[in-house]
Amino acid sequence: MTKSTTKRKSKTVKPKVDYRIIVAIIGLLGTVATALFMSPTISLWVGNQSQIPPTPIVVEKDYTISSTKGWQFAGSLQQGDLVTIKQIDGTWTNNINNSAPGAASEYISGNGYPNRKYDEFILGAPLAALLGKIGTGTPFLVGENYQFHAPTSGNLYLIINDNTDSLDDNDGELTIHVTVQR
Ligand SMILES: [Ca+2]
Repeated sequence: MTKSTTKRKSKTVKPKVDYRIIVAIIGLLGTVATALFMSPTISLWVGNQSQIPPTPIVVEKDYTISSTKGWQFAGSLQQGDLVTIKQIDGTWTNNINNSAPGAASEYISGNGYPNRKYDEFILGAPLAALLGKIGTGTPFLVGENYQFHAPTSGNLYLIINDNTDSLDDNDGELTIHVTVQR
């Protein structure tokens, strides 16, 4: 009996058990410390994720742009919006009185007359092409189809590339489909 008791005592190996407990405590403390350190990072990450909509907001609308009017409203933009302007119908002319073959009286799309330029808004832009601008910003060529990221917030305006004092002799209108993704 005495012998087995002694043997059992020597078998307990106290230092080994203590070492395991210490390792376990260190491990637990490490986990807790990591969790405490990470929690602000995680909450920050989750917070950032919640600010991003799961799907982009898409606004689509058709606008009738007349050849006899000046700059015409075609939607409100926010800086960074992905904007697609697409002609879906219509033709127009910048001079209904000029009937010579191939002349400017020929009804044409928003791409304008490829061999005729008119520089009032954009140097070298085709006559009767569809142009755009945001607010009072610099005009840009749209044509039949144009996609861009809005550099600034503001209202989008469209116009035929023609002398604004010579809109009376124009005719026709374009149906323009504007898609805004934000
Ligand atoms: Ca005209």
